[in-house]
Amino acid sequence: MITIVLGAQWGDEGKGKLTDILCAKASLCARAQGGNNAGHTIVANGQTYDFHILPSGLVNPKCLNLIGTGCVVHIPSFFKELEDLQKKGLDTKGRILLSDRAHVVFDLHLLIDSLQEGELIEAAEKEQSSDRQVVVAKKSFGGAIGTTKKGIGPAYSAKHARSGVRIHQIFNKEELDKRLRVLARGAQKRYGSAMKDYDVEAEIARFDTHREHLRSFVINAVPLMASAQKNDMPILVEGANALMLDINHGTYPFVTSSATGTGGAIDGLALSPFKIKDIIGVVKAYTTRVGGGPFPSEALNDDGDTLQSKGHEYGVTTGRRRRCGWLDLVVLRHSHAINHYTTLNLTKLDILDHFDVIRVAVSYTDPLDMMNSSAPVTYKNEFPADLSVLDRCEVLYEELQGWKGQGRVAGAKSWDDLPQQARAYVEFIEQNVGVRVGYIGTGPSREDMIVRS
Ligand code: 2SA
Ligand code: GDP
Ligand code: MG
Repeated sequence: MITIVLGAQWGDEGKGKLTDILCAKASLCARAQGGNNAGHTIVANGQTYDFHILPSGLVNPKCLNLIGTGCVVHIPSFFKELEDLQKKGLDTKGRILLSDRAHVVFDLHLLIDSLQEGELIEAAEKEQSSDRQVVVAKKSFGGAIGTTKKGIGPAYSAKHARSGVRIHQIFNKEELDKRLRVLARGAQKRYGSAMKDYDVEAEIARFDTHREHLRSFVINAVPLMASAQKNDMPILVEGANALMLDINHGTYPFVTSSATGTGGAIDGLALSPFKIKDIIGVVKAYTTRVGGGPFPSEALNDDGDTLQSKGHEYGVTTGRRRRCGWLDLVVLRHSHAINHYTTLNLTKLDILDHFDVIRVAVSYTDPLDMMNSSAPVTYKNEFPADLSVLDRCEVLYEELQGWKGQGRVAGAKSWDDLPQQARAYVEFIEQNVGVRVGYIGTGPSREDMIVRS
């Protein structure tokens, strides 16, 4: 049977930690989408492991790991990550499989990612427009998306334009070389002198060194997944990024380039919807976001700074400071309406040990009705698609009593161990989202998780 672990907010909720815990009972851990933009940290066996493209099931010695068809893979980074994990003592031999239909991220794509971000900043600087969308974009990251610059967008763009290269094509040197040269020529036409430092022949030569080393990892994932499901193998799907970064349902265009929800998991791994037992939404007890784009409950004050410092909120892949704010129920309801969670994992509840008062965003009010009616529109059970609407919305908060000075979540081992106000916070979330909180994170380690029966 299949369990899917998904980010319910803007990422970094703690998917890696839950994946690792659940992999104790899984035979296969699979990534369905994304690339090495993801950063999943696991603290176990006295070690801290950072995962990017490799699935977090690797920490568990009995678990097989698959990088599925919906993923995009930068081969040099794949090998580097493998080497780093092996140095930390992980025995990865024979436990990593890579779908032959996944797409290749080239160094060329990394360069294009940087150039595109640069162009967005340049355009925003020149733009004098009073268009709200432009103003919103300018406010965050100077108009750029704030990508991880790992080439994710350009690789998925090439895939959808049908000019991308799939993993199986690496083993046909003539075809790989030809297709990469075509991509490089296209980029040269588009970006001109900005491409001067890119050497397509050098990238081709790098594939010549990787080719044979890569061969043993590559499989046709279709029969593998079909037989695993036919035989009811316990499968754990590790989501990457998160629903609000989803290409369809997130805060477009400030999103990643893959489908990060339940739909992306099913498609990227050829899952049978009928075999899915659990869809677990991982929800941080507050909210963070890296990169640009709207963040209605962002706390640009001391509270935000406390969340950032106590929560050690830095990007695992880029080291960027994560933007911080309060939990947002409008986001969670939107996220649940798309992903259909069966259970939630509330993480980092211990970080709220430091607050007297906890704020929660419960609705947004748009003073200017789109239909020009006189009454202001309230968004409670739906998240607006139009970012300019979102920008002029006022966020309404509810204040809940904290438990500072009256007990701690850090170190609590059971539901009954939790301070009463912390239990009330969990129940408040359950009532407002309509999903049970089955797991509560109380610290970074594998052991710091309360599992409710
Ligand atoms: P991209 O690189 O094209 O996928 O960037 C597009 C947007 O998606 C965001 N994004 C992420 N947000 C949170 N965490 C991510 N992984 C790393 C982490 C991030 C890091 O675990 O900390 O180290 O900075 C991740 N990956 C992509 C990105 O910020 C853009 O907003
Ligand atoms: P992911 O991308 O969703 O896997 O999350 P990240 O690994 O990028 O970020 C989550 C961070 O919080 C990691 O450093 C985890 O070790 C840490 N973490 C996860 N759960 C908890 C928790 O319940 N409490 C605390 N204090 N840290 C946690
Ligand atoms: Mg992360």
